[in-house]
Formats: sequence, C-alpha cells, structure tokens
Amino acid sequence: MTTAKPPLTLYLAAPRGFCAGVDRAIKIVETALEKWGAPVYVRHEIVHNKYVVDGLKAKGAVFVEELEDCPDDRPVIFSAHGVPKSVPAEAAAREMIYVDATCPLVSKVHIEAQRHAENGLQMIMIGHRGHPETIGTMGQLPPGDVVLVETVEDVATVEVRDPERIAYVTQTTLSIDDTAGIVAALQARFPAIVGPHKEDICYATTNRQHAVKAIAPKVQAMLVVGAPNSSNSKRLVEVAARNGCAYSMLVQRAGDIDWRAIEGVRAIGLTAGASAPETLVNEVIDALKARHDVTVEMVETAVEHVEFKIPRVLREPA
Ligand code: 0CH
Ligand code: SF4
Repeated sequence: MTTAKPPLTLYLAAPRGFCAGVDRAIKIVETALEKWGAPVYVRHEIVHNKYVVDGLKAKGAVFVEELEDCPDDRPVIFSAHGVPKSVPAEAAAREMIYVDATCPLVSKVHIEAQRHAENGLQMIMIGHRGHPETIGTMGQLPPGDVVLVETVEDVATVEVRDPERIAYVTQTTLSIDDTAGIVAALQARFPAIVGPHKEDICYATTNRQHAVKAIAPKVQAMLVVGAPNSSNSKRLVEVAARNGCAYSMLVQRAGDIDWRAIEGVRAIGLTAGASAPETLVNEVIDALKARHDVTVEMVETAVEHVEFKIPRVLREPA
C-alpha cells in the first residue's frame, strides 16, 4: 500500500533567476571561447554561481582571482561585478586582449561616481566591504577618495572633508529597505548630500525583492536558490525573513534542502538569485514533487524585458 504524499502549495516567484547582466556576462565568456578557442581566462567568478562557473570551466574557461595569474597571450574577461580602473589599465599595459563583462548597470554607477568626483564632490559608497562590486566601484577613483558606509550606525561616525560637498552611490544588489534607511540617515546628517536620481539598486534586484515580499506572508518557508557569496541572493533570504516568513533558506542545489526543517510545511515559496540558473530551480521543484503532492501558484509582480548586447568585438568574426 502506498501512502499519499502530503499536499504542498508552492508559490513560485516571478521574476526570479537570471537578470540581463548575468545573461550577457555568461554569453560573453561563451562567445569568447567560440571566437578565440580555449583557454579564455576569467578574472573572478563571472557570476557568483558554482554551477555556471563549472559549466564554463568544462568549455575551457580558466577562472583566476587576479590579472597577474593570467598569461599575456590569452584573452581575459572581467566579471559582471566590475573591476577597479587599475585592472583594465594593467591589461592594456601588458597588451592583453580583454573583454569587460561588467553589467552596464554597474558601469553606470562607475560613471556616476567619476562625474561627482569631477564636480568636486567627495564620494560615499553604500555597499558591503570586500564585495567585488564595492571594490570595483570604489576603485574608479584614487585609493582613499571613496568612503564606505555599510550600515545606519556607520553614518553616525563617517568623516567627510566638507559636508556641503558630498555625494553617494550604492552597490546594485543591496536590500531596498536597508538602503532606504542608510540614505535617510545620510540625508539627515548631511542635508546637502547629492544622490542618484533613482537609486543605484538595479531593476533585477528590485523586482526579485518585490516578488519575495509578495510571497513571504503566504508561506511558512522560503527557499532561495543561490550561492553563499551572492549578495543579491542573500538579500532575498533576508527579505523573506523580515516579511513574515518563519523559515528562509539559501540553497545552492536541491541536495541542500533541509527536509527536517520544512517538515509539516504546507505552503512554501521559491525564488532564485540573479546568478542562479533556472535548471537549478527546476531541480528544487522536482525534489519537492518527489515528496509532496505539489500545486504550483505563480506570483508574478513584474515582467522584465531588459536585454544587453555583448561587446562589439565579440560580434565581429575572428
Ligand atoms: O549579487 P552579487 O553582486 O554578489 O553577484 P551575483 O550573485 O554574481 O549576481 C549577479 C550580479 C552581478 C553584478 O551586479
Ligand atoms: Fe546588472 Fe542588476 Fe544583474 Fe547586477 S543584478 S548584473 S546590476 S542587472
């Protein structure tokens, strides 16, 4: 006799998973491999996902952390998160072929920071210390020129040259709510501070957080497919937890699901960070279906049509 599987309503977030910048960055590596053959070097994980990185390694990409680990005579690609100005400068000095896979929305923040500095404003960056995007954005200006603020508490102690002449930029993958709090604290302490017309947090980060907010109050658990070093994925876990979901968990693959923790759950949410492929989302759905009688409810809070072209050098024949 077989026992019936327990019912489970699965609220599937839309949008979820790959954003336009990730899609472009992965295509850049694939196209570079087609154009120049293996090996093609990639400085830092092209996006923060082991499955993606392993797939590209299998096609001949070699991942390194620093440019000094690349030979002069092979092409190198810079990851979607962006790089300090010193990195392309070094590649050019070594006469390397390099392709910058920095997301255009990150490059936009780089340009903003430079423009403010040219106008004589001191820059404050809201971001996470040590994250490659923060290092890349701060590295658009000379060392020491950009001050990092991570929390509301940091705002109280941050020291600036002239409170009348400062501006801020942010990492693109931050928590919308936390960032609003930090910006409010900056504006309260420095009323003259200049900021972006619209926040630097990108459309993909915003949309994925909104979808999670819509699902969180309906479910007892939320699974976020993403990597432990993926900033935007970790923010989705926090957003679920802060919006009424009792158990919120980051999983890289179905094998990471803690079945004991979600035993008895009858409504579960599922989303994926901007660097997590849909195939891993499907793997999680299949694992849930193997144990439950699953009813899928799509929760779509936005429709995305953003697409970015790969650089011209990769669209031309070799
Ligand atoms: O969320 P982070 O920035 O850690 O990066 P990811 O997980 O590789 O997602 C893609 C975003 C790349 C730059 O915005
Ligand atoms: Fe670009 Fe946003 Fe995707 Fe980052 S998360 S790669 S900024 S679209």
